[in-house]
Amino acid sequence: MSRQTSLTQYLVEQQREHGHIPQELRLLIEVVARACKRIAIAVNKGALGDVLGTAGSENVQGEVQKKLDIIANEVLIEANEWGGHLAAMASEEMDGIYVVPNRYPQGEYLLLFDPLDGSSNIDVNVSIGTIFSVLRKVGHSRGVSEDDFLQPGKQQAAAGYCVYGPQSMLVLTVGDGVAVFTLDRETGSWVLTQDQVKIPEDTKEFAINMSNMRHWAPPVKRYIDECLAGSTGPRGKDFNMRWVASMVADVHRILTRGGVFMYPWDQREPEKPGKLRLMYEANPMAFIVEQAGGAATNGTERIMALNPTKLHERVAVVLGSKNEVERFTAYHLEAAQK
Ligand code: AHM
Ligand code: MG
Repeated sequence: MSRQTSLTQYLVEQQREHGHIPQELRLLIEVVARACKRIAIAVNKGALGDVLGTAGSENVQGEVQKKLDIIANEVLIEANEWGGHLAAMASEEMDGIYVVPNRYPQGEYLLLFDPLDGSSNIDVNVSIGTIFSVLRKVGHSRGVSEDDFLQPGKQQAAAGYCVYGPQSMLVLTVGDGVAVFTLDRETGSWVLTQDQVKIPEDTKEFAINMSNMRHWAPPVKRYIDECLAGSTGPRGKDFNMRWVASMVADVHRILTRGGVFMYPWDQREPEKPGKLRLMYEANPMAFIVEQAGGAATNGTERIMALNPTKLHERVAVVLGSKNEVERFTAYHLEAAQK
């Protein structure tokens, strides 16, 4: 029987042989992975666990919260607050930051998460996920505030997501490539099933919510029009389209076989840069995609170079196969020069 590598073994190896991760970060990742396992169990129970439907409340972004949004948020907080590895947490489902209570020791890390991404898919039994980003508290100030979180994505110490689909998978980067772990439900462990994942530089597949087409900016329309023109158009090849409406599932497909994911600015809410959130959706996904050889921009700038000004900041997102992201970004830069 071939020997399997568990998440713990992978992390110990990263710590011991490659010197990538300190002990506290290893503990943090293991705790997040354990929490994701609990979320996966709740997701799988569905109606049998009374986890479907809305909770009757709204989050800070004015979105209706689903029961699973709240359950996943609580699971992640409970799992992470006592271990001594964190100073504070922030989540899509909480207005402000959650400082580790005084009764527990405080660590140097900051954890951000979207506890349940793709909420609109919960009740229809389509893949959803958890996205997380890890920062280190910089400076020696006592206490912790929202300002400590406002660091560019390039300073992330680790990032990952868990996709709850036909299989539950954990995708992780600690800055040394991207590793994929599959949950073995019989043994309860995360088993390494792919390491050093690479996204093909070219693709014939794009992901965007086409129903927003009439609201797009000209460079977005140009890029998609050219894809739709197919083999007789300027691109000289036919494109396919996929849109799951769970970023985790769309990104996972891109990681597996290439593609380009776009959630651009549009005119529905012109004052907002985009729909997705920078700190716990775009940054961790950008880190993973770049570590897999892809690219991620907001249409003009590298996502991980953006300096956040608030916790729940939104951002336009284009990520995936490098050459397509570069083309999409070039169309925006060209339009800006006119
Ligand atoms: P959520 O975090 O509230 O679930 O929202 C984020 C999701 C992404 O997963 C997905 O890419 C996008 O929203 C889908 O948006 P739309 O329904 O506008 O297509
Ligand atoms: Mg989300």
